[in-house]
Amino acid sequence: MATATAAPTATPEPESEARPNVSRDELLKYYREMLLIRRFEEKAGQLYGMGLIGGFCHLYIGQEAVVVGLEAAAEEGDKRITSYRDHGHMLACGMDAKGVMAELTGREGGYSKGKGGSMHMFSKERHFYGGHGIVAAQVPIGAGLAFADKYLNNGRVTFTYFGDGAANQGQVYESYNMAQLWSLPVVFVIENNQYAMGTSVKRSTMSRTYWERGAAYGIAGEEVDGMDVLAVKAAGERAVAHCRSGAGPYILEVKTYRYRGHSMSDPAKYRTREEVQKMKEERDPIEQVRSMLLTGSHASEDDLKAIDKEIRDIVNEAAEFSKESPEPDLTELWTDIVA
Ligand SMILES: Cc1ncc(C[n+]2csc(CCOP(=O)(O)OP(=O)(O)O)c2C)c(N)n1
Ligand SMILES: [Mg+2]
Repeated sequence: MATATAAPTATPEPESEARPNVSRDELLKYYREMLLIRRFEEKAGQLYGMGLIGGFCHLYIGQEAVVVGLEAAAEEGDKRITSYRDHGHMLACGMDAKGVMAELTGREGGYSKGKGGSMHMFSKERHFYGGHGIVAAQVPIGAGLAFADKYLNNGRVTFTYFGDGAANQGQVYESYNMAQLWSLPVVFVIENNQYAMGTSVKRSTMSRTYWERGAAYGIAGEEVDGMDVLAVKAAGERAVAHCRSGAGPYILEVKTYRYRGHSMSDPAKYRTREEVQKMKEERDPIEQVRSMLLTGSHASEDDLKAIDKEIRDIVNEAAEFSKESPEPDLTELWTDIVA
């Protein structure tokens, strides 16, 4: 059985070997997908400011490489479940930008008919199981989804995403225990963006290498640079191969960073502007791919401008739809209720 200390990247490979061969098309795909998330989130921020979105809204800007890299390692039929910071996950797994934006504005055309909002959307077609507002509540549910797949012996894997703050919750460890006991095909993805609301990991835990906590249960895992989409994809492939082989769960601690506040109401007093600026300037996941495309002569500035326009059009169309779609009818108050 693989253990945390015997995990594939316990001895880091030289950079050239760790880096997968990547084609022009693949790089363009990641560029496009990350840009869609970024522009979508910027637009959601604007609509929120205009009063068109109510309630909670947590933006994913800065963390785009995490979901785009892991989706590149997934196969059709694999499942995903996450927290309230969920717009990026939905777009990355192929859910429609219009349906997501219209849910944010509380309209009939939204994924939950306008009754769920930012934190509560689902898609059976895309195997997306939400959107959960209670910190870490999605973790045992993710293990449960993997339990069903194991029972059905269908070769599917579930990506269960949660934050560094959530990683301190007791139910995460109950889930680890059962997932390893039953060899469940689940990738536990810790999106370590270094903050839980205004609390830095430095102030909240004595064991900061979150993935290593799986060792207590014999669960394999590794840490990965979450600002590098290619590194995330490569780690995702190792994780998925481990799960599909029947070896049980795998933990990926993805080191990432959120540029915006925790939610739309965040005083941002817990970190300096310089810290955020440095991350944007030196580590931005989209800029990294953009520069690979340009320096490798895979694309010209004009090619990238055309992609930018294409993405802006998709996002503007989604925003228009989210304003034009009607509010749900009052009779909807009595539908989709479990009594
Ligand atoms: C059980 C529970 N406790 C507290 C909260 C309030 N809360 C919402 S988000 C959050 C921080 C979670 O941080 P992290 O897991 O790092 O995720 P991130 O927001 O950074 O993506 C807290 C404490 C909650 N929603 N649920
Ligand atoms: Mg966090």
